[in-house]
Amino acid sequence: MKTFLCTCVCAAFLLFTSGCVVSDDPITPMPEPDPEPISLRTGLIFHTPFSGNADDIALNGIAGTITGATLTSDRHGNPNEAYRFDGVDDVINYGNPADFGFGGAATYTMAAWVKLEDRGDDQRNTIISKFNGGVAAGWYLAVNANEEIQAYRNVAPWSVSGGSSVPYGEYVHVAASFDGSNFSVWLNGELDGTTVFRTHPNDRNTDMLIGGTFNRNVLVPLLKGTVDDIRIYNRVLTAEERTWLATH
Ligand SMILES: [Ca+2]
Repeated sequence: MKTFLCTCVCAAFLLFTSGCVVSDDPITPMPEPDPEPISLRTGLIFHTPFSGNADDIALNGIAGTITGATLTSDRHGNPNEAYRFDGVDDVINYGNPADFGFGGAATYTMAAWVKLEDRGDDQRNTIISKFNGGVAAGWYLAVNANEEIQAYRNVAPWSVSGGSSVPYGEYVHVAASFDGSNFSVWLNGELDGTTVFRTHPNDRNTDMLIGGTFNRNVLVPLLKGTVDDIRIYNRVLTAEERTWLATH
């Protein structure tokens, strides 16, 4: 009986201590979230996260008028979180809000995620524009026929291009900024080209389009591929802000 009692006591002690050991295991910490820096809301005047619709969620809240563009998966694989343009007749029109003329030496930044498809021709893919060729050509952000990022302003020397080739079939982050004298483009957060510019005429008339431009008042859809998270700021971003956008 003594032996039995001793065994029971020892077993209970072992159970207790092993229980203590288990309960002392450190709880695996959850990964730290990496939220968008609050500063990226400053000066954000246009933003289309394309979460099931084409609405701008920045200060103007513009509902885009969709022609043909279809919802598809974003760079994280989430369905219905980006828009695909067929390169034939797809475009989204945001009308002519007053904030986007960018006349004089106004500073601005345009940024977007894009996944281009090879259309088999030598045409520019226009991501976002306020441009009516021959009438009131304001600005655009595009990938040109040489597959370089190209940002246009309606004043000589007309555009700045990146030195890198933008690949087809994969999401890349493209951005352009005018800082009042230098017009620069970035690919995946890395500076890809910069050119000195004079001031910019204010385009107060042309509709802002994703996926195309106008040419002498005729709509020219010029984008084959998928775009997401288009942002326009009325300022130049910091290097940290550009890196955050290009890595999330
Ligand atoms: Ca999205």
